[in-house]
Amino acid sequence: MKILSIELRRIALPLVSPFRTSFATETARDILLIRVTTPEGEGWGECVSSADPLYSSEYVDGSVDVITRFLAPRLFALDDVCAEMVGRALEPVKGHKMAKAALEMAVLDAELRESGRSVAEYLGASRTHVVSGVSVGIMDSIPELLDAVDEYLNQGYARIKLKIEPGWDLQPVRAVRDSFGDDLLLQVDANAAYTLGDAPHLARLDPFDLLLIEQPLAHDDLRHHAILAQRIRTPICLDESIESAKDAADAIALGAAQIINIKPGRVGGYLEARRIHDLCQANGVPVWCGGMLETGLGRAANVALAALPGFTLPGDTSASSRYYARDITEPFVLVDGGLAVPDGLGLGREPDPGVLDEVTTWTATLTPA
Ligand code: OSB
Ligand code: MG
Repeated sequence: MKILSIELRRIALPLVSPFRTSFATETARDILLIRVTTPEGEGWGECVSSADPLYSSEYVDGSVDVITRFLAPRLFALDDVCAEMVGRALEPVKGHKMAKAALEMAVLDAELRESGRSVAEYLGASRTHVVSGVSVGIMDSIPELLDAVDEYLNQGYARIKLKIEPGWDLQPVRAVRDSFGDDLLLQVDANAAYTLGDAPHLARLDPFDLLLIEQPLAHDDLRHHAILAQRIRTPICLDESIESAKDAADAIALGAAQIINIKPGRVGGYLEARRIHDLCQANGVPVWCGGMLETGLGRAANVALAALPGFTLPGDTSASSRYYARDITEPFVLVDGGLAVPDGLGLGREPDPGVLDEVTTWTATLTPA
């Protein structure tokens, strides 16, 4: 497959409600989409970098720049491209996993459409439906939080994840446990807001029987996560710390992670995501599929990934309506507490051209030199 062009398109999508984490409050998303064209057709990718480099060092302007100047030329230089080759071709460029993942995703979509396969089949999905949780942001008050959780549970979500930070941790967890009972699948995500000195405080979450605590400490601090794991009973799950299968292997070997959140964008793509799944499965480490507030495009591939056998915990694979009033693809709808795995060609979803036009803020088309 030869790549004829790489189209970059930025879209602006308002979120249905502000999403507050320990590092930012997001009210709208600025999303970079990729469209590759080949002699046989096209493929779509979604870049999960955010407008500001607060979750990780990547940000949308940076993704546009690195793709334009360094990554696209490396793909154009290949005569014959398939998704398996993208990672190696882009390897000399350090970092920028989200930008690389978006390109690999677009190539994969094009390749699968051409060969008549779905991404679920390609990745090795073993289910046609995945169980979904929902990530609930930090709120201004406990009553507001309880209302939000109640509404999500009424919709059928199978698991609740509460965003926490110092000052918003024990109280919200206690309130949700008290209101919704011991059977509720409940977990928390700190987005690196604590230090090892907070271990005694975090141990006070132990009695609430959380499924896990996600990324309590800094992204580059596996050693302290391993020590923290000895001081609290809640299993530690890593998100920001894991950017590759090697990182996952290190974290498991060090005892820094009992569970891993796999986000394809963060680890450089769906192929590396599958390698992390395989590694964790071989080591008996449960994994689940994280999210980055994706549109229907990224969601389609995430749901396919979440259908692999080692994804034994509910993912942040929520319905389109949890994020956007109008998605850019056919929306994902919550059914039986989860989402149906797309079985169409490629990603099994494509942008609606009319919607896409309305939300587009900028485009550029890259072609071989
Ligand atoms: O830490 O998992 C996270 C969203 C943006 C950036 C980081 C995170 C999140 C979420 C939401 O928790 C997951 C989702 O529903 O897409
Ligand atoms: Mg997280």
